[in-house]
Amino acid sequence: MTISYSRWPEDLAARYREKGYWLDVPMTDILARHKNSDAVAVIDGDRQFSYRQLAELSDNLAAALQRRGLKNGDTALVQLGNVAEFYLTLFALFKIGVAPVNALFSHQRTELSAYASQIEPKLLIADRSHALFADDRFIEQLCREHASLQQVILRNDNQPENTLESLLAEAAGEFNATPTAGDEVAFFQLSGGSTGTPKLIPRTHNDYYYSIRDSNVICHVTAETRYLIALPAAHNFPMSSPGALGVFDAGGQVILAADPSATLCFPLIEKHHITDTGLVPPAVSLWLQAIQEWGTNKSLASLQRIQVGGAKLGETLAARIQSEIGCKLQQVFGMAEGLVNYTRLDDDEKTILTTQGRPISPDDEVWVADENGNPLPVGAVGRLMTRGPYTFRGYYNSPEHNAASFDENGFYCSGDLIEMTPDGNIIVQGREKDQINRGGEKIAAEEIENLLQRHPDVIHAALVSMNDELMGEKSCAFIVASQPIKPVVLRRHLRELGVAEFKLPDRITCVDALPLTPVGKVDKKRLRQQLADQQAQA
Ligand code: OOB
Repeated sequence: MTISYSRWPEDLAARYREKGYWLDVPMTDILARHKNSDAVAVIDGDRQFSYRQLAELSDNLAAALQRRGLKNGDTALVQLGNVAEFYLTLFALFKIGVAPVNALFSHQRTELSAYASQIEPKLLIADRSHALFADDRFIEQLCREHASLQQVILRNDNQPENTLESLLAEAAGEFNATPTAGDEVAFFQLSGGSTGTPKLIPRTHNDYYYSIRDSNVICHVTAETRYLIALPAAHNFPMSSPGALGVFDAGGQVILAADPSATLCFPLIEKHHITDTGLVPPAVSLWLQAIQEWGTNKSLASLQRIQVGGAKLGETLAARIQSEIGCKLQQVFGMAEGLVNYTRLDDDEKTILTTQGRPISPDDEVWVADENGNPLPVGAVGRLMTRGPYTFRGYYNSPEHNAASFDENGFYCSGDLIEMTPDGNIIVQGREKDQINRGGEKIAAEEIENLLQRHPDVIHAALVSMNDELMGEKSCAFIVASQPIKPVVLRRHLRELGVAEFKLPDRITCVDALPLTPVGKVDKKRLRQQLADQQAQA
């Protein structure tokens, strides 16, 4: 059985194959090409894995899962943090053709339940060290609600059998890899979202592997690259832009950090002679602050490049990377849906400091639309429209949302407002989607509003962004309640519903009524303006 998804039209698919973008090779190839190499592939704390070990251990896990009934076309819900097992599991699942949703480690009950409902997984792989899996209650709930769920495998479980560790140690024996075909779904990427339930993005081997290979060329990734993964491993940026998969493809080294803090990352950079990493803008600020406080950037001497993306990087901060950290900056403007733009390493300084770069592929079609869907000229600000060899053609099982997200020619409207420079670079100027970008972490306003409105005293809720020096944006919830209600009560309410901590409103303000637009929708522009005015006065 294959997983159904919105395919590219025949003519485009033929072109992508003809140009050599789509190779019809599954991503198991990334490891297969290095399987006899004893070079170090992953460093995770005191543990170190060679390419040979990655290949063997993922074979073991794949075989063990196959023996437990998992097969090509099945789906899995996976939640692992920045640990070597994240990649071992990913490759094991690729090998047996099981498509995972890789939930972020910050995700809680609400997010995991929503993903499970969408893919009806046969397998759950999670970590006992996550609060949600400290006992069996949530697992039991998932099993009750999803008859599909047949296997639950936990990391850090103190049992002798059926743990992730024990499956990785089961000898593979006679193992036959059964990856899905190149043009089938390899896994589901997570959408930052703007709707009530988080959407899933089917990514095929062909499209994803292509974006990885060409990212490697653009980012100069080689066997000498030592890349620090400091952002959540499951996110598209550290996974494939070029991320860990790019580094594996090139035969380089991936070093894992639990978070992007300077206290954790600087010693790792020094110890492992890290050459490259990817950060969100707030992490850059904190690194610069640490350098100032500690009075040295010596431990960062091996760093050649820092990629920054996920949210807009201000020009002042951009300029400080080169002068204070002493390495090159590459801006990355990407999306889990596909399209990734990079400034090139040999671009002039102005381009690197002031633009978000240009697409990976000559066949990425990007244009700027006005609100009626007509093309705008260079220099005008409008909607980003795109299609191409690694940009998806539809969210999983979401026909209504897809109808609103694509135009009649299959161009995806990302909800970003951009401007194109005369030399073809993109400048992100704003956003139209109802989302808060909290330092790269995306919050769909509607999702939190719905959860807030489940509190019996809340009549109406609106979540909007407010400017924040460090995070770029933070979230503010405006609440209309039937009786006075304290912010702590609403935060507790959200925690009880089980939602990722970064989605909790940074500020909660009770109001008598929400301002409305002439058509009767909540006037979020006015709410944002109100917050900006308050900040200006403060
Ligand atoms: C990356 O992916 P997502 O899916 O978490 O978020 C995508 C959205 C974009 O539509 C845009 O609104 C925003 O994040 N964004 C940026 C940006 N990079 C992403 N906004 C301004 N400047 C940037 N450099 O965030 C992502 C995926 C792959 C590589 C890098 C980032």
